[in-house]
Amino acid sequence: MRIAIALLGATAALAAATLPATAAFATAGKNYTVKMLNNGPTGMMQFDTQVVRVKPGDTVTFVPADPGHNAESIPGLAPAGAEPFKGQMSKPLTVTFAKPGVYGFRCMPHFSMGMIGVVVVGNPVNLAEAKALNLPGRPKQIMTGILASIK
Ligand SMILES: [Cu+2]
Repeated sequence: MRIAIALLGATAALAAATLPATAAFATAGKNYTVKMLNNGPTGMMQFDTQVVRVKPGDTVTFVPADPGHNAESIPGLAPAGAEPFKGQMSKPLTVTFAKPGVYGFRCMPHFSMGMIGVVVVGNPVNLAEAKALNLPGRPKQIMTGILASIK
């Protein structure tokens, strides 16, 4: 009898401890994964996927599937008031995207090779500004193609 009561108590404690986490999970956004790769879907040094569409409050985790990459925001390519982000080399980074708009991201070591992508959060309110942003050669070429596909 003593054992049964102790077990019941433990179960109740576990349920109480689990409850707030469950409630938080129910209101949290979705999580999406972007891999950093040496050999991507269409070439070397790429993010997979390059274009991520999410809702405000969703999160994106940049995963170093191959080492030697990072994920960080492209300066000037985000809606007004958005916080910049910068992941460490070969480390995963999870970013919460709260404000609607287009967010550019890049791998710093391979930026010039065009290792870039965008997160589109809801309505792409800053699309015109994003298209007007001055980027160097290869990244500009790839970004122009990406942004042309966003409505
Ligand atoms: Cu890289």
